[in-house]
Amino acid sequence: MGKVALITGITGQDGAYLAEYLIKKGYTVHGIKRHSSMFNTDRIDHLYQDPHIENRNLILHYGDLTDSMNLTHIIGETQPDEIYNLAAMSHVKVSFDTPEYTANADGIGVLRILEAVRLLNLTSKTRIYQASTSELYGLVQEVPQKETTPFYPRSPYAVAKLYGYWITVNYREAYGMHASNGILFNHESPLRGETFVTRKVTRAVSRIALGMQQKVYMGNLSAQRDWGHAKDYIRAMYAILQQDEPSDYVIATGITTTIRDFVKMSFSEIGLQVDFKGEGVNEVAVINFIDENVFIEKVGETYLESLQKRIGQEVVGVDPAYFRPTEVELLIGDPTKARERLGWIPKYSLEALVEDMMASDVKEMKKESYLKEGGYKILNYFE
Ligand code: NAP
Ligand code: G4F
Repeated sequence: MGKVALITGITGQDGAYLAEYLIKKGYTVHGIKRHSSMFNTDRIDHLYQDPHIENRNLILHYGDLTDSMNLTHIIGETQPDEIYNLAAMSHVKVSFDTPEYTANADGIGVLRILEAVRLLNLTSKTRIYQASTSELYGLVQEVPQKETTPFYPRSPYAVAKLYGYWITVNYREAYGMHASNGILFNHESPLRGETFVTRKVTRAVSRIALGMQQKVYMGNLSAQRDWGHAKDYIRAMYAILQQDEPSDYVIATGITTTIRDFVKMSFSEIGLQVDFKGEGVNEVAVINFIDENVFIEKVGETYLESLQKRIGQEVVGVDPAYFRPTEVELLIGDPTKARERLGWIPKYSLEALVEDMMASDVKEMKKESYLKEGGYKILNYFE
């Protein structure tokens, strides 16, 4: 019999990659998804199996981290060997708009899972992974940040995650549970939500290249993040739960980059050189040069002529609406413990991550543009 895993947040970026990874390892994966008025399983549709198939290895349950009876019922029914608690209201800026909900889901939600495992007498069977975050370091007290660096959260999201972190440690110490925190630094991928900065940029750059959008407005371009690829980071989650002893681990690359440089890298990936000028809310980026061979290879000759007309024009601006009331200016992690104890080493560089995301978004945006054009033609036809 293979192992049984329960993933909360299975419809999210990490949940989708982790589900695929565990299924490949022979696990039966149960996932909790929220009810929505529309389908919300795009990221895992390729793994979906009809409920009438026997011995399915992916089974979805409706649920919510704010509903303890629901969570207790699902955990009791599935009797998981491993729980990966990935569900969260995970957007830092949005947490300033919905602080109470964020505290409930991201903070108390963790307690609901730990307590369900305890009340169901599963403490010696079920191992728990809690999705903690580098946002805990916030106003950083040490550079780089490691497991012993003091926390200084800077958003309702980070404060809620602080509770999640410590309640996990507390249940481990109080009840001897195999409960661990992965303190993961930012990790991205083609599956990243469209409102997080990397995906916002790779989508916008693709649309600008295809002539679908003129300009993108950004927030704080000087913030620095330690970005890795989600595919590498879910390997770390799994490795943490395979250790004999539970513990807490920083998962990071050890390299930090500004948002501004991420924007430049994304344009450069498809042969466009952009230069930034001005300061603060007046900062802009303009296209200065097109490497035509790279552009033709990565985007296509069809789009070159219209883009050539845009040389010297602004493609990036700043809108203070994207600033946060309190910002995390710098994150850079020290993954020594993960490397030494888990043998975890990331395979993707930042350049490889940008390449992956840009290739995926250029393809996706071409499809969107084609569909729009097709839709227009069909409309004309019926007129
Ligand atoms: P994500 O793409 O935003 O996915 C979050 C998942 O949680 C989605 O499946 C979402 O469902 C679900 N969810 C949200 N609120 C819920 C609730 N009340 N009850 C049940 N499910 C709920 O996030 P991610 O990037 O995969 O991150 C996974 C986890 O790691 C999160 O806890 C995040 O805070 C944490 N983390 C992420 C990073 C990172 O850089 N990605 C770094 C450190 C920590 P819907 O699909 O219905 O919205
Ligand atoms: O991509 P972000 O929204 O991610 P943030 O705030 O670092 O949070 C992500 O990583 C955390 C791990 O450290 C996770 F716990 C959390 O769940 C989430 O996955 O913003 C990154 C930086 C910020 O400094 C932000 O101010 O980019 C800056 N930024 C500049 N312009 C922008 C924008 N962020 C967004 N989302 N949109 C902008 O236009």
